Amino acid sequence: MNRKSGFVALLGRPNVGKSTLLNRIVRAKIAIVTRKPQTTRDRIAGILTETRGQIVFLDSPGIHKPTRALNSHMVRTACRIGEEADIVAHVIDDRPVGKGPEDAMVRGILEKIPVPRILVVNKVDRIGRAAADEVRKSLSRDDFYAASFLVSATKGDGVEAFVTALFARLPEGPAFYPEEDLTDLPMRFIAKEVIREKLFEGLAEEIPYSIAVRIDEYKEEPEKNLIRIRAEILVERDSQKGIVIGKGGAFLKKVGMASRLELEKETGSRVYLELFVVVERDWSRSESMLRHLGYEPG
Ligand SMILES: Nc1nc2c(ncn2[C@@H]2O[C@H](COP(=O)(O)OP(=O)(O)OP(=O)(O)O)[C@@H](O)[C@H]2O)c(=O)[nH]1
Ligand SMILES: [Mg+2]
Repeated sequence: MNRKSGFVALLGRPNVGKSTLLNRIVRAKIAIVTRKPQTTRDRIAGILTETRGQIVFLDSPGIHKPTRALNSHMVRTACRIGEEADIVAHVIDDRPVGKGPEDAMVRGILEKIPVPRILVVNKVDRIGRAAADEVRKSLSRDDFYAASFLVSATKGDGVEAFVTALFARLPEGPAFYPEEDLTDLPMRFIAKEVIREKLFEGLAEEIPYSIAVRIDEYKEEPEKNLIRIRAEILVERDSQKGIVIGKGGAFLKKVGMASRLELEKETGSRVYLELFVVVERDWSRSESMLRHLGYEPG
């Protein structure tokens, strides 16, 4: 059997479980996952290499109505990822898919992408198989989707059937990446994301959306089995700085500890992590600050 290869984009509204699905498929934590919508801000590639071939899964920011420059960047990124793909998987969850503004946007974007679309109804563990199948059927009446699947990204149900269908549809071709690679992202990027995840999970209301993380130093000292990381946490207002630091520095310490433990596990190395909180007024509305933070405008 000749090997297949190709790119599969995971697109959809925020919080439907795209990143969880990516991690499940490649059996590693590549993308950060939180309970909050709009967690993913970049193109995150997860690479699956098997005897059947290689699929590069592209996780994307959830598609939503942009309010700030950061959000416009996120939506443009998602659109670009769709254009890069050989197959687009539209991921939905238990929230009704109707004529809401986000659904209309997703539909508009999917309509423009000239590759097969596959519907993935995620979170079947929560919805129940019968209800999820109703949703699947109601959205599969016309031939907008080439196929549809019910999955649980957290439990793994249905994921293998979905991957098998993708291999069946992809063309024969060489692998794009070495077979041991799980992502094309550098560890420096992953470090930034891990810190952002711990901040997102611990902060309430709108503060996560005012947070960015910048890695100022990432230095490997292999002879000491040590990685030194110095990172700045950007917030938009003084009041947010106090909250991120916490009483007596407690919250920042907690974030630092959780991030360090995870990064040590990921790298197999000791990690020395220093975190600083900096106020950068309205960074999420500034194109130049976005560029500076690596959120390249599309
Ligand atoms: N019950 C259940 N929860 C899930 C499943 N998949 C994802 N979740 C949860 O849904 C929430 C959002 O998951 P993410 O993977 O971050 O969603 P996303 O689509 O990447 O979100 P954005 O990056 O914000 O667009 C998290 O709390 C996940 O644990 C699933 O199959 N079942
Ligand atoms: Mg995500």
